[in-house]
Amino acid sequence: MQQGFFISFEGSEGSGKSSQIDRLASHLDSLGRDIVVTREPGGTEIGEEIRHLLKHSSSGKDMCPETELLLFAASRAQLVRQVLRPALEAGKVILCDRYLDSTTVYQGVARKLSKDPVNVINNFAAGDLMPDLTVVLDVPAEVGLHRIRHRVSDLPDRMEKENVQFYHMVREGYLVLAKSLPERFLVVDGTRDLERIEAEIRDAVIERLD
Ligand code: Z5A
Repeated sequence: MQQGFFISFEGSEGSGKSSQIDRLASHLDSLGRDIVVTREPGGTEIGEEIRHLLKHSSSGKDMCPETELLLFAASRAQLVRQVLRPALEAGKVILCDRYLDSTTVYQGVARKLSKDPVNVINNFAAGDLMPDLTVVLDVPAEVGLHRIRHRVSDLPDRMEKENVQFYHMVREGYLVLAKSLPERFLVVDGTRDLERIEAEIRDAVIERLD
């Protein structure tokens, strides 16, 4: 029986997911909640290897969209069974940086893979485990790209080399998806300052946890 609470964070590159997860995690921690912070792709040893292949390995340079879809799903299948389900059964609050909606939007909408196989593979990997709440940080593609391209720490990875049109489709994909599932999604304006966004997410999460 599921006892914990599962929150996924979605949005395009540079939308501020990691920054807001850090802030929410600190707040929930200060309230004494037992939390698990994780990410996709990754979050397990197998998943982190898959992440490397998807993002940084030179072996990934000719990857076709179908392979990409299956690798994201493989990472998710492992995360669900090794980390997410046990954490929920132990009553923890999960903060996950991306989950299956990323596949729906990036591989389905932006890479234009057919909807039906994407849904079937998503559901197979997730084993019916859906987030209780999905926070979408909504920023225009140009804002997100500007933020990540001014990050001094790293070079663009394979996925970050797409053109701006790709990220327009990603943004639109999230907005359409969120509109179709309003009870699960919270769309937050990610262009505001960090503190205002943090407060909106925190209030929504606390309301649901209570
Ligand atoms: N992907 C996929 O295609 N299919 C899937 O199923 C899954 C994933 C699961 C994962 O990349 C890639 O995999 C991603 C989708 C794809 N690819 N692309 N392209 P990742 O995990 O490495 O990166 P990301 O998820 O795209 O996140 P990110 O680029 O690291 O950004 P972020 O976490 O959303 O933002 P941030 O790190 O919090 O902030 C970025 C910068 O902006 C940073 O300097 C902040 O200080 C700054 N920032 C954040 N918020 C603000 C505000 N409010 N104002 C001003 N500046 C801000």
